[in-house]
Amino acid sequence: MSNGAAQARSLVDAARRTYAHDPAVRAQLDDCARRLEQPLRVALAGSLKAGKSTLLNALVGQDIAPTDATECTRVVTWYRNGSTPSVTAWHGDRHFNVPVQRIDGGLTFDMGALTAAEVDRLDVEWPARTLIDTTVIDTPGTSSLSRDVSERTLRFLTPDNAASAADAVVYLLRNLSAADTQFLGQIGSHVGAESGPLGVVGVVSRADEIGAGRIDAMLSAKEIAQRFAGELERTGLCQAVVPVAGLLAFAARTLREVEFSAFVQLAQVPMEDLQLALLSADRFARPDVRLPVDPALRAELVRRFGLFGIRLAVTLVRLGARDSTTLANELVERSGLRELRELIDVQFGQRAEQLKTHSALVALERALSGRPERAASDILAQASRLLNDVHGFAELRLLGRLRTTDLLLPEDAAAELHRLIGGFGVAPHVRLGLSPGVDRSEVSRAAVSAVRTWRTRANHPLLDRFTSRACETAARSAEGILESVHAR
Ligand SMILES: Nc1nc2c(ncn2[C@@H]2O[C@H](COP(=O)(O)OP(=O)(O)OP(=O)(O)O)[C@@H](O)[C@H]2O)c(=O)[nH]1
Ligand SMILES: [Mg+2]
Repeated sequence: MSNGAAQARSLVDAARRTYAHDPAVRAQLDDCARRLEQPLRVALAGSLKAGKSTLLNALVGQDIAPTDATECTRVVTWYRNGSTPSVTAWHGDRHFNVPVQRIDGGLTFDMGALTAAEVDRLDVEWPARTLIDTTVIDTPGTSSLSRDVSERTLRFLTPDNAASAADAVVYLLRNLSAADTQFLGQIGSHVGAESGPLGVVGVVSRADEIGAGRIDAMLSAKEIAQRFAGELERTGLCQAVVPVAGLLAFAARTLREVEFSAFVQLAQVPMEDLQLALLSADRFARPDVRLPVDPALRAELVRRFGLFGIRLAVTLVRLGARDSTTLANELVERSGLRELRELIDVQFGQRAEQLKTHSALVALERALSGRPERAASDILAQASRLLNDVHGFAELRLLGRLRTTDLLLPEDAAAELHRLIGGFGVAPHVRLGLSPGVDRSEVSRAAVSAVRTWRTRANHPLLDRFTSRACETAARSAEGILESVHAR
């Protein structure tokens, strides 16, 4: 456990002793303490039908989140690793076991007579590797038409007088609407407390639909993501934005041999005939459209891969994808899922402990300031000092601000700074731009030189305040590398 986490832990314990007589605050503090032990919590949020549940399935690589429109999609649902699959509905202190059903290949949670309004949250335990380090939380889609559901998501992510239940947010958007910007603003002001978002990345979702299913759909999606990214980053709402075709990513990760064979068959069909058949989903599955794959399987291919996915898979087979593993990998690569996973890893995973510590400290501050006691003022002061002092928090805040504010530095120096403060990963060699195998003395030499360079830059008399503080932060990051090299 890092220094910051250990200090946060002992502050929370001190507060629990101080508030032993106050059950309400005590419960919030117990939650803070648990949070430090548990996996990082990443929430998926976004407007109605943005593809959140589908993306969750793609990230986990299993069909565990319902994507139909039943009652359960209107409830905040937590997905954690567990030895056997189980789903529990919580309402206050009461809880109910919820049966899992499969209908037409899709999964659904049968809440029986319970309505979404009667359930605070669903807790899903499922054996899944991805969930060991990360708890993923699927939130109901927000929309102006359904205020109560939107409010449920907002209350969860940005509660009054309490810290957000999520440490980091992946926000899905299909197009940039005023509602999205407003919602992101609300999330941002909470996730990183007063200091701006520490962990929000954006996804241009259902990216395959952007180019009307054309083969270059992902390219247009990239352009759109870049435009969104520009706008969102200028306003400081997201740290980065990437396009992802979640449906395709999920189908690719669970590609079956019979599907691969179908693509091989379809690759034999003359290009024009296939293009014609793929004009619409209905047409492609019609029995009177003659293709070497039977109509039921064709319908299944459309459901799982979408028209764009089918076109892409057939093209990849034509270009030489010889077996199902190769094809699956190529499809995942083009779906944008790998890029998103890397982004989540760099922005959240590698800093999981810092994000959790940050959430716990903010939660501690909120819990205590709701019910101030004299004995607590010292704890509060220490919590806010820790929030200011932990260098990782300063790096995260700066990474967030760098997206919206230009440094008065030449381009290569600005890129160097971005790397040094952990924008591309937190390993020492990554920060210093060295290759993975370099020895300690080289890391140490490069770090010493970086400390010197960035101190000198920070003291340059003509810099604006933002740039000079950013250079100071970079110098401290380099010092941190030196410390870690010598501590080993
Ligand atoms: N073509 C395409 N369709 C998608 C993609 N992702 C989701 N869909 C479809 O969009 C619909 C909604 O997907 P969900 O994953 O349930 O979306 P959601 O955001 O969880 O929806 P709510 O929870 O109801 O707000 C489903 O019919 C999905 O099959 C995608 O990447 N491409
Ligand atoms: Mg959903």
